[in-house]
Amino acid sequence: MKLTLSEADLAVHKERYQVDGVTMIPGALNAAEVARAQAAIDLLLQAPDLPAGSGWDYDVKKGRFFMGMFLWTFDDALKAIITQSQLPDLAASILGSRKVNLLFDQLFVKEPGTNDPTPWHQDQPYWPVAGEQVMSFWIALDPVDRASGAVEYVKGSHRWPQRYQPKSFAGPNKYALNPQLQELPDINARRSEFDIVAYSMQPGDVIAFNAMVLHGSGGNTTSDRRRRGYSIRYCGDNVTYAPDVQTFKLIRDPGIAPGAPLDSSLFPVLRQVG
Ligand SMILES: O=C(O)CCC(=O)C(=O)O
Repeated sequence: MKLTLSEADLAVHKERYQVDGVTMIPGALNAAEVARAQAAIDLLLQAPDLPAGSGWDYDVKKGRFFMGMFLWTFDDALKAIITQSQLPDLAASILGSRKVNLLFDQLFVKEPGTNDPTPWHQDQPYWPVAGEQVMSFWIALDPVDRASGAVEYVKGSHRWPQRYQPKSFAGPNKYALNPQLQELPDINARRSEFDIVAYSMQPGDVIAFNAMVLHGSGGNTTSDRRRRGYSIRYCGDNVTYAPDVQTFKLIRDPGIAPGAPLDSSLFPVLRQVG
């Protein structure tokens, strides 16, 4: 699909992605795609049962913090956005990759009054993949600002040598300890030491970010604004399957060997040039 960005804008985003590990692309999804995603997600939020491991509510005191994963495997509207919007082509361009695999999609809904943060973390230590060409698009499906839980990023942290130990976002921790990984410093206690960015966004605006950049979000402190964020993770040529003790359990076995390229029905190839 032809990208809607000008060559000049694309060059700016690629440069920011390289240097900062994060860049916000306004209007990367069009109004029809946004409406389709909003409708699909609202149906999922009302579904009494989702396939095992694909969605759950965190135990929060107020509001609702819902997380969904691999939703595309049973939701055709979301699958169409993942495969047919400009996002896979944008990923190929940002990653400088001839091939793009889908890794998975992930939904983060914080309904009004959900004060629970998403703790600071790097994504890649949670995921069973190795390689540098691993990225996400975080799609705003509501107007988002810091008060409603905009995601914050530590610019440039994707270039830090440290890899941090995954922990559950809320409730009891379910991640095994990997002694090769480090304990995350208290970013909030030392905020002035870091270059932290967050974006005010409109529905259809998209944040492109590297899977190694530190990020997290506050709660949705508003009483009347929803905060539906939908992330799609894409990988490029050099990414291989690399399950480890601390990586999360997939909804099913992808049927590929550790060290192999991702190409499989769980991580489909969406674009391939040449
Ligand atoms: O939406 C959030 O609060 C967190 C998003 C996130 O961590 C991600 O997309 O990787």
